[in-house]
Amino acid sequence: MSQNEISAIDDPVELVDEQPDVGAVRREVLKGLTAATKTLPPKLLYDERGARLFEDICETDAYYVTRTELAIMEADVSTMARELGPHCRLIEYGSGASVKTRLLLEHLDSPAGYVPVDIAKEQLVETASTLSADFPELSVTPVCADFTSEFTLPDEPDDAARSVIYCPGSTIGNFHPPDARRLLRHAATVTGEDGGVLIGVDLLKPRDVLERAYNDEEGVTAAFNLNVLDRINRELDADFDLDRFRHRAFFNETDRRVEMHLESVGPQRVRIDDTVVAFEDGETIHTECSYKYAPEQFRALAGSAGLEARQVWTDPRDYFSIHFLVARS
Ligand code: AVI
Repeated sequence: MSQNEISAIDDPVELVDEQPDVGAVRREVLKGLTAATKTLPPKLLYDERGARLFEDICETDAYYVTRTELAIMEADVSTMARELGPHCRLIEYGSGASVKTRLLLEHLDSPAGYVPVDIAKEQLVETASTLSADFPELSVTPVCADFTSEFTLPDEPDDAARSVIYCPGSTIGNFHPPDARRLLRHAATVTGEDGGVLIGVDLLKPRDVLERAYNDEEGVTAAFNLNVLDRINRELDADFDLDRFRHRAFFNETDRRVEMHLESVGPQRVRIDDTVVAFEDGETIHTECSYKYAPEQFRALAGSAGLEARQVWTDPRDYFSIHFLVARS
């Protein structure tokens, strides 16, 4: 199937397919690995296997994020649905398995459509098909795209009162603050004066809780991190030896973020197509940042993107927050 087209799949949903092609992946990999400080963009963590491994992370005891956000949703979903109002079209950025969305959709008054946007195509199609079957009245239009770049959104249906971008899971934390601001500003443009952004934001908390969450005992986060090298071996012509890299995750207090790295075990050379990349012993590839916010910091970030919080929900421990942002008056 070619890129950038609307394709019928063997069920009632139609996929808008703008998944980045292998050429785009190759360019990003080579750019990141030939830089002075080696990096890979976190979105590359989400191929089919990576998306499943992320779902497994959400089930680990140590990863408090998903469980806490779901508990807030369960407690406050009726108020959230009231804020979003009737005939709201929901656009979800980074939809994954859409577990929390299901809860929201069940409580929304006559939703005017659901548009899940995700880069992991297999999981997106599967989830969209299941939701479409479970909510037969709802128009579900999945879009496979990198939502950090330009992509096509289906037109707002005539019966929609407003569009709301839903961004759960603290996906926003995986962007450096200037990029997060750009994303929020773009979201504000998409949803306009009448719309809004419902967004999950992970909060600052003690270092030991954070570091445990990204170093689970079962080794699922390590497998998730290392999978990006396996993906590069599979999709590009590369020869990473996965036994010679180790997962590292720690809280960087200065920048208020958890960092994930892959650390080279010994000096080594890796080939990617015609390019050879040399690693020193202990040198790392930085694969992900997960920024943690104090509530007032996130408020300031949203404010600089022209948005203000109409309502904020948190859990009793103040581990996580969900903000309903609207255009600043
Ligand atoms: C998707 N994102 C918000 C997760 C996070 O916590 O930053 C990704 C993740 N990386 C390791 N564990 C979970």
